[in-house]
Amino acid sequence: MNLTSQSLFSKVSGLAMLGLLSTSTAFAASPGGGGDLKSDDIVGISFWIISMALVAATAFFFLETQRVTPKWKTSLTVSGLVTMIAATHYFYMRDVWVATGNTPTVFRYIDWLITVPLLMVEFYLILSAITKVPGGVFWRLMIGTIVMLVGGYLGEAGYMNAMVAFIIGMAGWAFILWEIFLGEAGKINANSAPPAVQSAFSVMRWIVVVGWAIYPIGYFLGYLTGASPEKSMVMLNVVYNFADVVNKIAFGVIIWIAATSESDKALSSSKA
Ligand SMILES: *C/C=C(C)/C=C/C=C(C)/C=C/C1=C(C)CCCC1(C)C
Repeated sequence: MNLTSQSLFSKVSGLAMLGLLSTSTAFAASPGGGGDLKSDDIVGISFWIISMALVAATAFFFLETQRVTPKWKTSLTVSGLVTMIAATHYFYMRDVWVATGNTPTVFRYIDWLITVPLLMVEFYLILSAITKVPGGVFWRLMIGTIVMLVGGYLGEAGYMNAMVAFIIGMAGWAFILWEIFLGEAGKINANSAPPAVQSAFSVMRWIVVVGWAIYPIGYFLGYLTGASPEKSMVMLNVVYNFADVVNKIAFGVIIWIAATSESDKALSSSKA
């Protein structure tokens, strides 16, 4: 890699880190920021722990971009952006929950609306690192994502019957699964990817099945069981928070594993 792009890259990631640090400092300094966290507030505590895990993951992904070959840098950068955007939303969501006990639906969905498309971009990037991918793959993944999230939001915010909205959201998710298992994205991976990419792609696929399934379970427990509103909101938020750890941090770690193992291979073969 040439020197200018290397130093430009460190500058960009340095700036991003600075942005994150100043955001967290601003929050720590704001009066009442964080509210009064009670020792029995499981949901509030989970918001705090996950906020910090997301900050740490962001630093890790950005710093590790320095260690991998150029074509993998973008993937790690996107992983870091996902955890950085989520960390910032978690600071707000945590405050809403701790201060008012309400579910921070709007912040949650703004976060998803930005981070889920970025995660979809990861699929596209991972495949593009090794082969030419038609743009249609990208757009189909986006359309599925938007249908899924708009459906969920209309239900959670009370603009639509919770069950009807749930079905619309499930249809969007089913469309994404179809694309990555049976559609063009799945075929490209099966035909042309090296083993490390194929295994990363297949783990990522299973994350979109198993990891993402946690969200509709959370929605179901939150809105469709008929339990008391207090109990339902605790279940909803605990389950969504747990899901974010799997789908944002663990997902990034999987990409990191593929990126570092492929880069180490490329470096040792160029030395030989
Ligand atoms: C980082 C955030 C992520 C990966 C969020 C993912 C969200 C989902 C997969 C949500 C799915 C939903 C359904 C499949 C049905 C109804 C409602 C939703 C929006 C919770």
